[in-house]
Amino acid sequence: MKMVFRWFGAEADSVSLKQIRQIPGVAGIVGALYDVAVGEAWPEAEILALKHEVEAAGLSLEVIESVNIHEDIKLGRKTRDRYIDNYRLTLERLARAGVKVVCYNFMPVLDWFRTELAHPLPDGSTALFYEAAKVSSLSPESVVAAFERESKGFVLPGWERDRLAELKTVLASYDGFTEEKLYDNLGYFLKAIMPTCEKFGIKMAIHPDDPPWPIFGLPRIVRDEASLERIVGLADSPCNGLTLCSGSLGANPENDVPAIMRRFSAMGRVHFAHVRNIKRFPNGDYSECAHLSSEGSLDLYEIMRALYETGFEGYIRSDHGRMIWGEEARPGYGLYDRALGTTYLNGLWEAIAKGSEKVL
Ligand code: DNO
Repeated sequence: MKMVFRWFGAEADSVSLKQIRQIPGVAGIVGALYDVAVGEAWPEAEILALKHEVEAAGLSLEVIESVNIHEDIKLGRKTRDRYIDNYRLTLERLARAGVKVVCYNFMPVLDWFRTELAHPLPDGSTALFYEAAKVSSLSPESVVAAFERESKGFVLPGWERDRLAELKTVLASYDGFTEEKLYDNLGYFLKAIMPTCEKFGIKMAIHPDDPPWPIFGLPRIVRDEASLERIVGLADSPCNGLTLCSGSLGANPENDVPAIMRRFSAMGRVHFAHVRNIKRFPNGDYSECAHLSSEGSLDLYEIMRALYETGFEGYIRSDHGRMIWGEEARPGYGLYDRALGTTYLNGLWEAIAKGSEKVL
């Protein structure tokens, strides 16, 4: 496994490359260009500038999160081919710059979703929170407004202003849209880009829907073992892979996260793992929390063991965690708790590796 850390760029992140370089065991960052409109090809010069900036700090840029998918591709509109051509060009340019894995999602309109960005926890820290009963009283518009208010001036990943500007129109275009159509359109997209991925050696890794169930009547199709199975089958190529996010999948208590990791990692389809914990409550609420197994509902040891025992060689990063020690950062993306999480994951990996040598 290769440990990486998400970074939003010198201008937009409260965390610096220098700080990331000092987290033990972190070899590279997970980056993106944030100023290119969804659907447009990423300019080569900007990709290379980011690469050089990252490499000058002693880190690598081998994972992109995300190259977002234009809604016309998700909707299967005629115009999708133009956007798919641009996507292919972006992939080719990224591959030439040394990028190995591209994370993306196929959630209609909205990306990840919570009802609160800074929910107080008993230890005095704050974390992202999902209050099940509150969801029915919200609209996509009210969530966008609340996220703007609560994000302390940071643009949240997946909630970039340009893609939400036309919210009403975009939402209306999904009226009557079905899961089956979304699967078809994902299949069309994957089949169209696989030859480029194979030619240039770049792997696609779809992120689960977060939370892994439909919201605001919008279909969400990346949510459990069966749907992941269907997605890897949409294009039969090792380049058609997954970002397995333990916290997203784990929000549904029916998802056996270690078993899902084990199954798809053994198939060689997990190219990227987001490993974090969440604490579920009986009423359907869940809170984000520290990474330790004892702090939440997921067994991080079993998740790491599933990856280790299936020979996982992909990229892995800690994720979200709490906002601690007075840090002011993008919600879910502070330095401190993600760094603690990284160290914990590295510790689990070392213990599992050394433990299995002894068994052998
Ligand atoms: C949130 C992230 C998501 C993720 C995208 C992948 O913190 O996990 O925004 O990056 O869904 O495309």
